[in-house]
Amino acid sequence: MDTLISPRLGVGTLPRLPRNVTRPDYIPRQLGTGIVHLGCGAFHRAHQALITQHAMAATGDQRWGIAAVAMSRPDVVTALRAQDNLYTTLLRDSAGDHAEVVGAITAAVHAPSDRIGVARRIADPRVRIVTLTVTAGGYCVSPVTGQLDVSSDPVRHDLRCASNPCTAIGMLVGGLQAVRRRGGVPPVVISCDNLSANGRQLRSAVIGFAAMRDDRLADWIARNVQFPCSVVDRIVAPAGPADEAAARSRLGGVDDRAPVSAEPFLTWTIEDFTGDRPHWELAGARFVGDVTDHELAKLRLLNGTHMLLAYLGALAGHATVAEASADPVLAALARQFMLEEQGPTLNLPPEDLHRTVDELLRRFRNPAIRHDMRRVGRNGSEKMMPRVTDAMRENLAAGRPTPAAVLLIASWIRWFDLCGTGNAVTEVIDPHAEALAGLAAIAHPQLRARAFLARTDIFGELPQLDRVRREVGAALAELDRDHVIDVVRRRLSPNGNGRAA
Ligand code: CS2
Repeated sequence: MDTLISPRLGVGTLPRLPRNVTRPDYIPRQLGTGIVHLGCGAFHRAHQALITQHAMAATGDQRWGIAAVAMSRPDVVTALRAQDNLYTTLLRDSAGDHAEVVGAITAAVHAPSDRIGVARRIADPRVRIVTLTVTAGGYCVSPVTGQLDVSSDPVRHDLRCASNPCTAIGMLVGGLQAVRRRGGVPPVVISCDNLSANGRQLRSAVIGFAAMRDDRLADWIARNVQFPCSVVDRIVAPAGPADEAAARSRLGGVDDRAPVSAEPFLTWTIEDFTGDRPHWELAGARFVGDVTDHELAKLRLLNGTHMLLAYLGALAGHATVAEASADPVLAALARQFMLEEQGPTLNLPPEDLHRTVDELLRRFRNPAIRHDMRRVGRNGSEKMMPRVTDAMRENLAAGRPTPAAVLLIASWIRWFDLCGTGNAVTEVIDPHAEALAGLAAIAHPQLRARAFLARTDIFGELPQLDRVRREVGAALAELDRDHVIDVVRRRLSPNGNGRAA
């Protein structure tokens, strides 16, 4: 009943929030809109929007409000609009919650129904930055060629229908085309997705798309638009009713229907670029000449191990990453994977590697973040290469064994069997779900392994393929037969790296 009578978060209710709730020292309508963000999910709101708010607070420069674009679902837009675009970020760990109200979003935009049009928003001369969190699939790049996938339905739609694009790539090209026509300076476009060389992939997709429309436009983009790579890091849980209840309690009974929950840890590493921008470096971001080492460390240590914990954890019946990493056997394998398989492929001194691994295992165990397996494990086919098999390939070439990566792949194959069983995973979300579920149904483990590993669009080309097939097949046979924890225990390294943290 409480929710029916609670006042709603908004400009009018800001003054009645408890003192310990941090809030912006402006309201959204006082800000200029200097940023367009594509992909207004929880991650953006708990990361770039918060850093931007802090940067504006540090300098008083209020030109950096964000037009935040939801690419398909309207719910977050509806919720934000009903509360003057304000929302709460709850930073949560075992020590408790800290609540901060964010007011950096000046417009919450639902792309499919936006009357102004996202491309026009991008072309607004006050917009100096476009950021993106649209997931790997949103880049419309073929994993085999690394180029724009012109055969995909959304790309074909956007090539036909320039005035009403549905992909981030079509929207960007439309916006940049308008800037060129006007004769203006284009915005800097920053990818914030967990992809290898994200800025370069984005640049290639945008230029590839523009070339299908007009070679001179493609050439102009190549010469004038900067696409710095960036590496983001913060574990953000999808918000649910429990977060709304937590927000209401922190906000002294004021209702927020769009809160986000995240861990306190946050980094953003951005490749240097020129042009006007918020002073993000005053708010936790860092600018570097080359992000490659940071990117590989982030993708292989954090994101790769998330996959390991998600697939093996789901087979063991765990619902969240925190539960899986509280299991000493799974935590031991996660540590071993990072120290013995992913670590040796990184340019990271041993003491930094050990420190990072300890910190990651602590972050994974954060009991206040409900990071559920379905989310972390989804779209595995898009994540496998940059997070797992690129490192595996280097290890195999160097003669290093890869037992944890083998188990990760085998447990991902088993993940398709969990679909519809009433286990923690009830729905497998993956662009290739149907085809892969068919392969996962092959009864013989060696043939199943062979059929999966033949998908070089997912795994890349692996050396010693026969050996990898045999090992994945053997792991599948054990997973078919034995309890997953026993299978993991047998693969723990004798040299002690696989001790629980
Ligand atoms: C996760 C990431 O769902 C996933 O793929 O691995 O969202 C992860 O939580 C973030 O990259 C952390 O920075």
